[in-house]
Parts: sequence; structure tokens; C-alpha cells
Amino acid sequence: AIRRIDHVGIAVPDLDEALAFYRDKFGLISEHEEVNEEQGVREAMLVPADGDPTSGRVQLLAPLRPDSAIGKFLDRSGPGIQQMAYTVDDIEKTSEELRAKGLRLLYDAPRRGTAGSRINFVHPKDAGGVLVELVEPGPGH
Ligand code: MC0
Repeated sequence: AIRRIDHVGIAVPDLDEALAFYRDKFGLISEHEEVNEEQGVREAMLVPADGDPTSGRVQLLAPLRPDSAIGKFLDRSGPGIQQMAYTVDDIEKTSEELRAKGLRLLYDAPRRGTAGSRINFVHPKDAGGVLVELVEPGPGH
């Protein structure tokens, strides 16, 4: 089952510029940065500096390569919201429930996401034009 909004993912051409923008304009600061080669992204998770620690995160996603998911998204749509991510307790179970409801999941088995999480995606054409990510947090998160 879906527990909460995990993060909203925003495609950006330049991670360092976007980090400075979100910090200076909105007071959102980076709690974690990582390169995910398989996904072709350099990414950062942002939280409100003095806000509710349980807040859903903002994830900035910059492409490592032009032919990556984020590279293609930037080409087609320009910078902006690329994905909506929900926290789930059991990604295999939730994926199976959604498949049974007729939604296409992008991966047969979960792949590695931020900070040891396991992730899968619902195809945007099956979710009202929204790329929906399912996130089962890593141990200790
Ligand atoms: C494509 N479409 C989207 C979309 N991307 N619609 C809404 N949101 C998006 N992000 C639309 C296109 O406009 C097109 O519509 C249709 O979907 C099919 O597009 P396509 O030509 O198949 O597009 P591709 O080749 O760009 O692939 C789209 C797809 C891909 C969602 C399959 O981006 C993908 O595999 N995404 C999952 C992985 C990912 O996003 N990784 C980056 C984040 P029309 O109407 O023109 O036919 S990594 C991450 O998120 C991590 C590390 C984490 O959170 O832990």
C-alpha cells in the first residue's frame, strides 16, 4: 500500500545551479547526493532547512548522458516535474497489486534507487500522464 508522498522529482540540466536556486530562493537544502549510473542521473534529495523532518522530499535529477531518461525528458519537455514518487512498505506486493489492476510497471523486478531504496515505475500512459515511482526505503530509512 502507498504510505505517503516520498518525493517529487524535477529534471534539471545542471545540478549545482539547481541546488543553489532551491537553497537561496526556497530554503530547501540537500540531505543526500548520489550518482546512479544505471539510471543515468546525478541527483540530490532536498528538505526544508527548518521544516517538518517528515516532509516529502524534492529530488533534483540531472542527466549523466543525453540518451538517459532525464536527458530525453529535458530534450522533449525542458526542465520541470518528471515524476511523482510514493513510499510503499513492500514493493513486490504493491507492484503485483497494480499489475493486477492492469497498470504496466516498467521493470519486472525492482531496481536500485536513492540511498539503498528499491524502486519501480508505473508507465505514465497508465497513470494519467504522470510517471509514478514506487519507493521501498532502504534499511534504516
Ligand atoms: C515520457 N512521457 C512522460 C514522461 N516521460 N509523461 C510523463 N512524465 C514523464 N516523465 C511520455 C512521452 O511524452 C510520450 O508521450 C510517452 O510517455 C512515451 O514516451 P517514450 O518515447 O517511450 O519516452 P521515453 O523513451 O523518454 O521513456 C519514458 C519512460 C522512461 C517513462 C519509459 O523515462 C523511463 O524508463 N523512466 C523510468 C526511469 C527514470 O525516469 N529514471 C530517472 C529517474 P506521447 O504522448 O508523446 O507518446 S532515476 C530515479 O528516480 C531514482 C534514482 C530514485 O528516485 O531513486
